[in-house]
Amino acid sequence: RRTMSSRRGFADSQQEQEPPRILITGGLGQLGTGLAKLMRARYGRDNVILSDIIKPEREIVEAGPYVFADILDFKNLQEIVVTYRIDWLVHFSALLSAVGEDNVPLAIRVNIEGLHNVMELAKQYKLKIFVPSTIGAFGPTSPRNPTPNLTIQRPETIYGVSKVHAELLGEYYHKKFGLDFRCLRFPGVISSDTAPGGGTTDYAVQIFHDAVTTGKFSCYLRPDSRLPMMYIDDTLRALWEIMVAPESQLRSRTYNVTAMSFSPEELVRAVREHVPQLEVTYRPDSRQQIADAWPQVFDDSCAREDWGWRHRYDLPAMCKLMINDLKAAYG
Ligand code: AKB
Repeated sequence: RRTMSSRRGFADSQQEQEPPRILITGGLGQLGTGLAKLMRARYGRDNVILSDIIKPEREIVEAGPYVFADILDFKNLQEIVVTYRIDWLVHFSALLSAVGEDNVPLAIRVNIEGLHNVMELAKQYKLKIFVPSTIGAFGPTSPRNPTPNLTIQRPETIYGVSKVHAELLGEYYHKKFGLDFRCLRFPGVISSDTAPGGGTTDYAVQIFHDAVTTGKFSCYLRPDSRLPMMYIDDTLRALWEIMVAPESQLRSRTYNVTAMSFSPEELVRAVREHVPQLEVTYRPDSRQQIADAWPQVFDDSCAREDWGWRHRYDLPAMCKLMINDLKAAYG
């Protein structure tokens, strides 16, 4: 099919090209199963290989191919890429900001050594590679409101340090070896069906579970800690859009993306529109210090200008979806 379509010209070949075969690492985290669903709908069930080191639930293996992949084992990764003829790699494996501080050596292995493996793999097999970055790639000396695409990045968590390293290494491999590296800096991601693990923005997911179950929520951030956030559907669509954006539209390989910014007290107000009796207490812990050094408002104008990024969900829309989904899930 590739030969036929290449003879017929660009427009035809775009339509008739074989779908990409995609490997997702760290696939059982907050973003993997949702991304697999979105990519399978577009490119076919068997063209998206979800992977992790965790034993999956039955539904995961019923939904499509699932394999064991340890990002610290280069040979294991090579075998998967060759066996499944992978074209795109989406590299989600990482320890997030709060858990990274609790286990720095492990964060260095997973976030930095693991990244080295997937970058080399992508170079060796000419894969298009996506690596998520984060608002955590900024630090106390970065402008916080707004935080531009290109500015000072001196993060003070191992998570942030590893993500700046990922951005720079990806851009270096792109320039030096022509690697098709693409990276989005995500804000806190809010989802109902998958739980985040060990981040600083997790409170903005937990509040919804507590609102529909116990009606009591204890917040580990101060009421005024404003952070950028995004609903999962926007996050996954942004990822897909940057993967298919024509190279000619990309002035950069790393883009800020966001949808909204709010503080815990503003989120509480929005959740009380649906659950008026919600009781809230504030007990700031070590995550407060992390949040204090992060962007409050993210400037994603470069993504909007270059490849047409637009968010669809604002705070009220996101709250409505989260409450409805969780009410249905908890019954
Ligand atoms: C975290 O809080 O660590 C993550 C992130 C913003 O990257 N959710």
